[in-house]
Amino acid sequence: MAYDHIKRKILLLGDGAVGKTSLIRRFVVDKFSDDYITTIGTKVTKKDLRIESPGKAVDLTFMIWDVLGQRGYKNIQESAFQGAKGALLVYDVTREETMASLGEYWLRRLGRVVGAIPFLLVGNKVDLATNRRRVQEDLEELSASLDGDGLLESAKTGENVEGGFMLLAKKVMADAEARGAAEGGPIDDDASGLIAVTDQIVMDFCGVMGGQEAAMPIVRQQLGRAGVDVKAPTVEGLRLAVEYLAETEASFRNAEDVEASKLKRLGWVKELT
Ligand code: G3D
Ligand code: MG
Repeated sequence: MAYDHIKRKILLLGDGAVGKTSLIRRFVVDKFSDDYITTIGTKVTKKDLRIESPGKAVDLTFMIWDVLGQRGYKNIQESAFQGAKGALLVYDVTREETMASLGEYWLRRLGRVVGAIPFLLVGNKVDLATNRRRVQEDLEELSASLDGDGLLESAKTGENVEGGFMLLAKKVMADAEARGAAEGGPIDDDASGLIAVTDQIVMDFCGVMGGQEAAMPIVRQQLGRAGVDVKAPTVEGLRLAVEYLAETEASFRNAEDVEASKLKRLGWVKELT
């Protein structure tokens, strides 16, 4: 069975008090609390998921960013958007203005920073809805106008909360695959991310070798052999470099450790694709 482990950053966006923090708490620790604590700045929560499809299991770690909803914190919000691969856009079904805000403010602001990324519209607090059909119709209208799927949820009862995050997870993974396919392979246009991974691989190898002095001559040789240009490394080049480094390690480490290091490094490369 093919096996992957990837890490993705997602955002919860929407006006203040729509229930973003409550949805995360429900999803991550399965609890609801009535104490209102204003999210100051940004809080990041980690959640591990496993997504299975025939012949394939993917372990996905969501880094869930709870971004403060107060409008006007443009800098905090926009810097929190960087690197996000998906978003839940949350409104409160009992406050119409929070729904309008998603298209007028949040989606536009998000698009300006990260371009088009997968998102899901979430009408939260559906437990308070007096006319569920009406609330459902409003959501459908919003979905059509913003061209995205939507779901009614309740952080209080737990309704659809997990389903919403899982649906986003699937969209995030499908998006990564579609981008890979569209470009005829893994995405290698994120030079800064690739440089960070090259840096990480080289440092890891230095650790194995007991320091830069011993390691760097080999690094230069093997990265050169793999055709890695340190100013603009590519995914393919890095994969090859990881193989070549493992080859040299095989002469002085046991096979198991060599393989473990190799898989770890390939995992870092994989995270970018
Ligand atoms: P935010 O993070 O978007 O700002 P919070 O919102 O998660 O802090 O929630 C704001 C308020 O809405 C809190 O109530 C919280 O308990 C309530 N809330 C969140 N989700 C739901 C829900 O699904 N149903 C109901 N009924 N209430 C919800 P208080 O009273 O503390 O302001
Ligand atoms: Mg909050």
